[in-house]
Amino acid sequence: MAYKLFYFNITALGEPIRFLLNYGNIKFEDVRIEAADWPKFKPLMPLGQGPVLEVDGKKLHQSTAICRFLATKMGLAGSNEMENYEIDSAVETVNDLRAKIAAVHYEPNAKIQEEKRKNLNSETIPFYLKKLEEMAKENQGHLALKRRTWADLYFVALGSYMNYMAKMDLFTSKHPYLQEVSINVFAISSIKKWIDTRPKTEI
Ligand code: GSH
Repeated sequence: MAYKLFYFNITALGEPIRFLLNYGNIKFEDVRIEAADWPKFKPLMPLGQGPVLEVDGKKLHQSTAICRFLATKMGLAGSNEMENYEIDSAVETVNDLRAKIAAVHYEPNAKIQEEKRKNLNSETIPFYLKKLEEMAKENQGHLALKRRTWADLYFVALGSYMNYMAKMDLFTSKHPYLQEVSINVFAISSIKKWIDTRPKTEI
């Protein structure tokens, strides 16, 4: 099968897909679109957004759905409905945290952003990290099923983007089990190789 990923020259929502493709040793064309070229690409995308993964000419969109599709292929999904629910609920918790951080980062009014950031730092991030830490403890260094699933790769792949937007490191020794999730993912040889060789970008 031929795989072609269309996204911007950043990690963000494209990176969980890149992690999974590398994890599965799937060769793919990593098309990184510059902002100036985006108007040409936008009308070609199903929802006018990226990331889009083209698989044998079929354009898949919605990053989480693409990740679930890839994870199923490579044994990183659950083996029944309840297991898949556990993974999805961990992924959606990560997505909620990301969305709340993004709402502050992309706030255009500097004064409002400053106010929102106070609440983000004092309430929102600690709340989500505490919940995720509990999940990682319960699952012995994973986010679900006490084993490696795509939820772990999803969380860690989005980590640098979330850190960038939150202006802090979310993976510190204050949350040792979450740190273990990240250590476990970075220890996977195909992921390590990808991180060492991927294009260096600010985000
Ligand atoms: N729910 C979508 C997903 O997870 O794939 C969100 C996609 C999205 O927000 N994409 C942004 C985008 O394409 C970049 S992260 N922005 C450019 C545009 O909308 O023109």
